[in-house]
Amino acid sequence: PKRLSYEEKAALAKNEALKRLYNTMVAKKSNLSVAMDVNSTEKMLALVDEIGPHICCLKTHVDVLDVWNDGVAKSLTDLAEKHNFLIFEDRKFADIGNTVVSQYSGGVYKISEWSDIVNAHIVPGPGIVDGLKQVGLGQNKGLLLLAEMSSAGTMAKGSYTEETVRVADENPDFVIGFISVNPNSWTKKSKDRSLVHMTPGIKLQKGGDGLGQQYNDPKSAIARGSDVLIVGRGVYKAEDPKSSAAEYQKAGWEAYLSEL
Ligand code: UP6
Repeated sequence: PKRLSYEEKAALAKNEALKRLYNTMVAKKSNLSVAMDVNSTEKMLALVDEIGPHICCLKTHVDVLDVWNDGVAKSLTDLAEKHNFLIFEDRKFADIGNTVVSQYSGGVYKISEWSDIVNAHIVPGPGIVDGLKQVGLGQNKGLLLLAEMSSAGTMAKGSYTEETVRVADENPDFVIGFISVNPNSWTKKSKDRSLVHMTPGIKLQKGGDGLGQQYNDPKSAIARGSDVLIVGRGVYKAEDPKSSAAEYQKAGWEAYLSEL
């Protein structure tokens, strides 16, 4: 086999959120995460309800929404329960440990109260992981490190990417994996085979967006070692987001099965 199955990875997982992610993927036959990056909160909730059956994980950017309050957070967690998916707030924390403690747990968004997964850059050094862990560890949360980015000219490469692997290996209880683009070229630096690779910049039509985004199709992303495909505009800008989500779910799952 070219890769471990999601069941095998679930069995190796040391973090509850990670185990739950793999189990959800297997149960729903979905390695699709949709990035529902619309500005209207009302539209976001309606679209999530539509595409919910097709995803293992919803990726949010709460700071682009036009309305946010505890009721919206409750609607999101209700949808997560209804359709059985995890919530990944793509906050991309990038500050010192003490500051990210408040950014994660406090403010208007209280991200730690409704999200299962968040992510962070390691630019500040490992203290950022210690801070986020102080908030999230007891609450069965997981953290992804940005090892690579999908955008043109990204500086997350080479020794920087390898450093994220080192930080992940030091925090097996809390770091559940990476945002990655080409994981097969560096993931063997880690001995931990449970870690998840989530990949943005996915579209059935190759190309870019004129602002640096670079797209790969589901099959090539999975062949390069990705576990979860993140699709934004490919779904929410489609004429029929639900059938588009179904199409990405099928493409991603078939690509995964062909690699086993
Ligand atoms: N994202 C990337 N590339 C990265 C990290 N994150 O595109 O390296 C996020 C974007 C967006 C989504 O913030 O929410 O993934 C991609 O959306 P798209 O499919 O519409 O391009």
